[in-house]
Amino acid sequence: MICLIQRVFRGAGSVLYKSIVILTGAGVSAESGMGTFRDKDGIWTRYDLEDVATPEGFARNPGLVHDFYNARRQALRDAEPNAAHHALAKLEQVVAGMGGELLLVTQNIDNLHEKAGSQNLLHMHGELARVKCDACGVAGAWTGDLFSQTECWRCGQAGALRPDVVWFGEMPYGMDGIYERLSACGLFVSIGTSGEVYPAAGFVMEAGMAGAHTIELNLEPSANARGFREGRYGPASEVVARWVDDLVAKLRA
Ligand code: BJW
Repeated sequence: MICLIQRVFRGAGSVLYKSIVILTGAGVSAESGMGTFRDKDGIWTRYDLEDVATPEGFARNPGLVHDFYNARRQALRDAEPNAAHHALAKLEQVVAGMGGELLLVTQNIDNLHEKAGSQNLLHMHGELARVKCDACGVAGAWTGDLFSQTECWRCGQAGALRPDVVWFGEMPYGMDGIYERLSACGLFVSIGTSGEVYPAAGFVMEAGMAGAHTIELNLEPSANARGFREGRYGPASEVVARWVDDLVAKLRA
């Protein structure tokens, strides 16, 4: 019954998912040179996440945290979206043109999905090109370097600006809206994420319980691969592009 509400059947065997939720992680940007966290040459092999991705680490050594994010902001300036980002932007357009809705939820703080043209996009772990002030709460765009003594443009407080990213122990952005969309989606797809960080790792269970078809696209099976009904494995630039072509053909059939 739930599936009938979530899907609109069009002709024999063809099905249009009215509502699609796609979750992306570092793997989708790996081929754009942004690096992943938990792979054998990942970011957490060079940095201790307790030092650079927790509020406590920032309080202990803000200079180290600023250096970490300044370097990644610098890397982002030269990065370009790859075939996977482009394919997802194309899919959003196709689905919208058929009266459906696609929400792209990314754990990535890079801007490669928007650079590729995705519009209905939610950065649940924040954005590298934004900062916020711990003193007055203002948040805004920031593309240059940030230092321990940088003054807030609104309240003037030195040392209160921090990257507008979600660290361990902090609440990710947009959770109410995400859960609402997961509970109503007909298709949930997880791309390039290890399935080790919650709440994102729990999305497949939410969507599955709501009756959605669930697919994992990843270099290799993730920590929660068994929670998906279907898996396709290989580099995102190939697997995602091929999967989007297959789905678009099915939608248009
Ligand atoms: C390719 C590829 C290619 C490679 N093609 N694929 C105990 C149990 C359960 C939970 C907890 C617990 N103790 C604490 C928690 C909660 C905690 C958590 O999950 N901890 C775990 C480590 C156990 N989570 C939190 O604290 C979160 N907040 C929270 O829970 O709030 C309370 C809450 C309650 C109720 C509801 C909602 C909330 C906050 C998490 C913040 C994560 N922050 C970071 C850093 C900040 C952003 C940044 O600097 O970039 O976000 S950590 C880092 O991990 C980053 C990422 O977004 C995140 C996920 O990583 P991702 O994207 O999956 O990357 P990898 O490297 O892990 O995986 C890459 C994958 O790609 C691999 O599978 C590769 O194979 C693949 N790949 N190349 C395709 N070419």
